[in-house]
Amino acid sequence: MELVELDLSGEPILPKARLVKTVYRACTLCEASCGLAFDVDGDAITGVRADPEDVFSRGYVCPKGLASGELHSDPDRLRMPVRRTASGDFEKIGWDEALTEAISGLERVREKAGRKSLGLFFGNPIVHNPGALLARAGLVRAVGAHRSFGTGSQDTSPRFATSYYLYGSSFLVPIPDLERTDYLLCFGANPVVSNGSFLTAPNMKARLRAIRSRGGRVVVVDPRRTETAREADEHVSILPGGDAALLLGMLKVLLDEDRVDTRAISELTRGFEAVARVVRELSLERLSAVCGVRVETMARLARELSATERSVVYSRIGISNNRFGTLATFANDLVNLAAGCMGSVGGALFTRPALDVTRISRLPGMDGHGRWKSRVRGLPETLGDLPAACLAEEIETPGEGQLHGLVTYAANPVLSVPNGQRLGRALGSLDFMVSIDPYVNETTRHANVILPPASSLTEEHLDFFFPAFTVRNVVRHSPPVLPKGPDERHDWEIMRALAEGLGGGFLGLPAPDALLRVARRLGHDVTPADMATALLRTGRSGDRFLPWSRRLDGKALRDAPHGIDLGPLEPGVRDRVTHRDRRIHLDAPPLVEALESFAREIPRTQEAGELLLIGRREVRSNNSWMHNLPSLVSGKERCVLFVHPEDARAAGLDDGDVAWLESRVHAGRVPIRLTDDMRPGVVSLPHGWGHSAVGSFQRTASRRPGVSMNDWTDDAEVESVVGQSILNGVPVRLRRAEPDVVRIQ
Ligand SMILES: Nc1nc2c(c(=O)[nH]1)N[C@H]1C(S)=C(S)[C@@H](COP(=O)(O)OP(=O)(O)OC[C@H]3O[C@@H](n4cnc5c(=O)[nH]c(N)nc54)[C@H](O)[C@@H]3O)O[C@H]1N2
Ligand SMILES: Nc1nc2c(c(=O)[nH]1)N[C@H]1C(S)=C(S)[C@@H](COP(=O)(O)OP(=O)(O)OC[C@H]3O[C@@H](n4cnc5c(=O)[nH]c(N)nc54)[C@H](O)[C@@H]3O)O[C@H]1N2
Ligand code: SF4
Ligand SMILES: [Mo]
Repeated sequence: MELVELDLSGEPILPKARLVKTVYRACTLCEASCGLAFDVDGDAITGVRADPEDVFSRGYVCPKGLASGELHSDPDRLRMPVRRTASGDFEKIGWDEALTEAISGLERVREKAGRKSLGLFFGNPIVHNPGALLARAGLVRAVGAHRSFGTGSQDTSPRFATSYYLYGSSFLVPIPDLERTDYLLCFGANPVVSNGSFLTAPNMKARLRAIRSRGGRVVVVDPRRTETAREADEHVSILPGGDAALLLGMLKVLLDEDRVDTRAISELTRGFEAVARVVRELSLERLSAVCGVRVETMARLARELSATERSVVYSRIGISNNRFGTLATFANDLVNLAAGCMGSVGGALFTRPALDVTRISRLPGMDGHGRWKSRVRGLPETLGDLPAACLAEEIETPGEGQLHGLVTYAANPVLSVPNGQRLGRALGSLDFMVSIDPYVNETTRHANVILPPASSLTEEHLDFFFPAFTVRNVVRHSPPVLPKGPDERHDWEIMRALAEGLGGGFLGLPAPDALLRVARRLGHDVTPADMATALLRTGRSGDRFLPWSRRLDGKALRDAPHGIDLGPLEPGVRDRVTHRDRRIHLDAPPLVEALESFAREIPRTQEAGELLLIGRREVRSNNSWMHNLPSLVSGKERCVLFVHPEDARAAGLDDGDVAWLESRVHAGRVPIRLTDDMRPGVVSLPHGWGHSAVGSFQRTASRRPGVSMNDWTDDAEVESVVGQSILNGVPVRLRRAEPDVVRIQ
């Protein structure tokens, strides 16, 4: 007898698509790494759900993760390499032909214009792709060491450089102990929407609510009353770029009121006096004017932080991407140290993950800052990449070392880098360009050849990057959801083929590369997942290849489809710091110089009539991509400028009007939405839109293109220590759009 399931009204439930298997996998679209469950029938994904048993996300998922199946089957995602034709269209070609054309095109440029004429650009998704991260150095060496550019300078270079100078390694980033803190002071981050960054933890709303329900306090410092600020006890509205001033003001209060944890300072650090001397001399009133936060608030925040035993200051890209990004990040860590939060439970902790990227970063040449500079403007590299804001000038400026050829990997700098239109024109002037990307986007449309990777769902995945920034020690192995097709290549295979074709190797390390080549010839191609597994097994929780060990090996990982929880973060500082004296170097010259120059010069405050433009993220966007998925772009227009009603009134604008927005580099139309969530004098536009140029290549995205915020941001001025792009606090003017105004470029 066959049992028929009935629904609540007694009707029989008809069998749905035949469910053949469920594959559990960590989402790789953002840092939160939520556990997803894929229902698979044959070679089709029939459903994507949250995995309620995932040890870390416990059933949390966001709309982007749920759209993973849609992304996989997007008809506009490239399945085969394409070549740009004379008409600007793209035609499909085979892999052999595509790779030969890419390699010979790059070689031709090098022969004609010299050894230094090729560059690279790496975009954000590389950090979610362990194979590509491993293959990166090999590609850089083969194409153009010292001429690599990247997204770090739009995002996190201030954090990496600060960590490098203070703790000895760029990857030693103090992470808020979210699960045990009783006071979270959050600067320039909107984790309820972004799902956390350098704070890897799914379901941020629940985690913030947990702090409050155990009697703790959450304070958010942001020029906009954000989705995170709405979850907080207090929102402190700050002027864009004011964070260094506010944090240094807090430090001064701690110093003046003898609240500094002197034991922590003397046990853990070196050079505190070099900092304290400058900070004591600062005027709280002047700092208050610079940041737009009252002196009383500044002082109260400092007192609350130091009076709460388990407290922490956390900051993210809102403070990175402005004129004082590195100084503000330095000040963040100084305040944590002075208030006794550094390295203690509930404070700011250094992770010690089972899979530890710092072991790779210690290889020769991997980590550093300022080891070389850009040719035209002399901006310093960070972790091997030059600042993105100087890519256009490196292509445009004649002379030895002018870039004539470029390889881009998972990047859309035309939409993500300041003065994107200028960069787009510069890319159009290159002699040859190769892009590794699954889409024709605003950047890759300039490429001569686009090499698309197989869907990431076809690759075994074992992350060794984000565990370094995760609020718990978790390991997560993900099997492929579907097999890779015979005519598809993973990112690392494409990168390796390019590197080898140009005379280099996979990892860019001659001896290991030779061994890997021999293994491949013998029929065993060592994959990035194999390498990550070896890193795990030789790490602190690994079996060290000892047959009798009961610690982690590859099988233990595969046997745990929902991940393995290895417990909370552990306190401690000196055993993590990698400087030889095991001390935090507060007197690192680049940081102290930034502080001294800040103290000397009165930073520019907002000028009359001038508005400051800042950015914004939304739950259903992922930087410049994923706008081609119908489920993520349905509903009302999201690419709108948020304006405070007072500012709108001053400009003669009303809700829903199309306004004319002007900056130094661009002027154009933008629809506005009035909201008193904005600080008066500050306007906000999301980045990553502006898809009108990719019409037939991304049919859904181009139907609702929006405008690119980075048409208005400026590449001329950068932050002083690392050359960070200034993406927040950009001076703009707003007025009614006249129907007949001519667009100026
Ligand atoms: N849904 C979604 N999630 C994402 C992404 C996405 O595009 N969409 N992108 C991912 C990436 S690549 C990253 S790096 C992370 C970033 O994650 P977050 O760092 O959380 O980034 P944002 O959400 O942009 O939050 C930055 C906040 O800084 C505020 N801000 C702007 N200027 C200033 C300032 O001068 N001072 C202060 N205090 N605040 C300021 C902005 O109003 C904004 O609320 O998010 C990741 N997650
Ligand atoms: N104004 C303003 N600008 C910003 C920001 C801001 O807050 N405000 N945020 C900045 C930040 S934090 C970041 S990280 C950057 C992001 O900007 P970019 O680094 O340019 O990266 P994405 O926009 O994420 O574009 C990613 C490209 O990678 C491709 N891609 C996705 N997955 C893969 C993959 O697995 N393999 C390959 N080969 N390609 C893949 C996509 O198709 C897409 O074309 O934007 C920055 N720009
Ligand atoms: S928050 Fe969304 S995009 Fe980020 S990992 Fe989780 S499901 Fe994926
Ligand atoms: Mo980012």
